Amino acid sequence: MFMRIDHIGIACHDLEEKIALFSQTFELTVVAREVNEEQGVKEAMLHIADGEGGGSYIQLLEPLSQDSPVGKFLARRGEGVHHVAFGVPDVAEAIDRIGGKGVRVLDERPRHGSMGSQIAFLHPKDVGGMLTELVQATRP
Ligand code: V0V
Ligand code: CO
Repeated sequence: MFMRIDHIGIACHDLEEKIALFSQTFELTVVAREVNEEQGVKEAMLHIADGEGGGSYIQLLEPLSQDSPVGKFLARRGEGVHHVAFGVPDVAEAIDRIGGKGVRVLDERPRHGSMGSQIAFLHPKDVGGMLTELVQATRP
């Protein structure tokens, strides 16, 4: 089902500050910056490598409001790893296959993700405490 790790999502208070930290420390390049109102985030993707069906990235996330998923996470836990995203060939199919296994799928239908991707989340309490994202990257 999983082709690669698509990205590690990191929650932060100040996106520009963390872009500078990660790009300078690890010599990574920002390849996309987006505001996603539906997900309540302002985010940046830093490219690591290309893989099967898409790339691998670090995703830096700043909340648009305190009552958004990332805003609540920051208030409760502070800055750090917020989610892990796996690349799948077909996110709708992955939702169907995982949904029958007792894991709560938070998105019945795929949502719009970074760089034109289709995404869906699985509840962290059902996946060992890890907020899990499924990503179907856009095909060039
Ligand atoms: C909450 N919990 C987490 C967590 N967020 N555990 C691990 N990782 C996280 N990120 C725990 C929390 O500590 C509670 O445990 C429990 O889950 C339920 O907490 P809650 O207060 O009811 O949780 P909420 O209301 O904050 O909702 C949590 C969920 C929510 C995961 C349901 O954050 C959600 O729907 N997330 C999916 C959307 C999202 O995160 N979007 C932002 C990234 P205790 O304390 O009770 O034990 S957008 C993105 O990645 C994009 C656009 C992209 O990749 O392209
Ligand atoms: Co993500």
